[in-house]
Amino acid sequence: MFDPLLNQLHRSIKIRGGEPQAIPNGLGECVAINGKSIIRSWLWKVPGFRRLRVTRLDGGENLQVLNSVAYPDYINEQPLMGIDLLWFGKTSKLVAVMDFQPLMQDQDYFDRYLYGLKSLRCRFPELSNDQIMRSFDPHQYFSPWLLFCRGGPEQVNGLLPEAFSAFLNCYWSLCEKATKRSSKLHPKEVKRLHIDYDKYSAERDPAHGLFKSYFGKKWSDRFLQEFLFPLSLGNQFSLSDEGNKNHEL
Ligand code: BLA
Repeated sequence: MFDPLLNQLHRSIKIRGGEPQAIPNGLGECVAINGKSIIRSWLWKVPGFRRLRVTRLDGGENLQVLNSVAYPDYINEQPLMGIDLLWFGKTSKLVAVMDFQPLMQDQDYFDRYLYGLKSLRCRFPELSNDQIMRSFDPHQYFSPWLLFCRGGPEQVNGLLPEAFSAFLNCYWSLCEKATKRSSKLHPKEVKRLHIDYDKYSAERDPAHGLFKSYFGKKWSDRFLQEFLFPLSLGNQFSLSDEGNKNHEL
């Protein structure tokens, strides 16, 4: 269901010089305990980013997921790109979240980095519905203009592809301006915030329960800690993806 979007994301990563990276042993792909679903992930090294990961869960008609996070280099304080698209087939429910995930909740920071996203909110009012968050705190690592929709099949086929393209273009264009501006935060502080983001997300991510039921606890714990949020465990699994070889932090 989300394959055209996944292909679009991967095309745009390759255009920007993305190179595939190795994924920790056994985490790149896993077939569910019932044999009916498969989860597959990709890890990219893209110029300007220390880590960009993509995950697709294909649970047939029951569940489809596309999830991605892009972490800029520590010298760039700009927001992370966060995408979480879920389709629950039994109830025909779409949950679509796309955000420029801010490192801090500060008006000046918002003004510097979120104007593009803000304009997308006006362009796609259906993605502006102010949804209640059950697991996350909307004021921590989410922006006031995140694109968030709990919808149905109409949104999947109509609105979502258009909004997804616009969202990606908008985020990449923010990256293109990165060389022309300088970060106010020191790279060490950006690193601290990336660590905090991973820790916070690993604690709150509602995916964990879902993963456990599909792939078992052992695999799910590893996937969450070693692949989705490797900085949540300190640095022990993240030495290879720190990316900032020029910046000893
Ligand atoms: C919600 N994400 C969810 C839910 C699930 C997942 C099961 C709950 C669905 C619901 O509220 O009805 C699933 N998350 C996943 C899966 C992966 C994952 C399968 O990470 C696999 C890798 N989540 C993100 C990112 C963002 C994000 C990057 O991982 C930011 C754009 C947002 N997901 C997000 C939000 C919700 C959500 C805001 C609603 C949660 C809430 O209500 O608090």
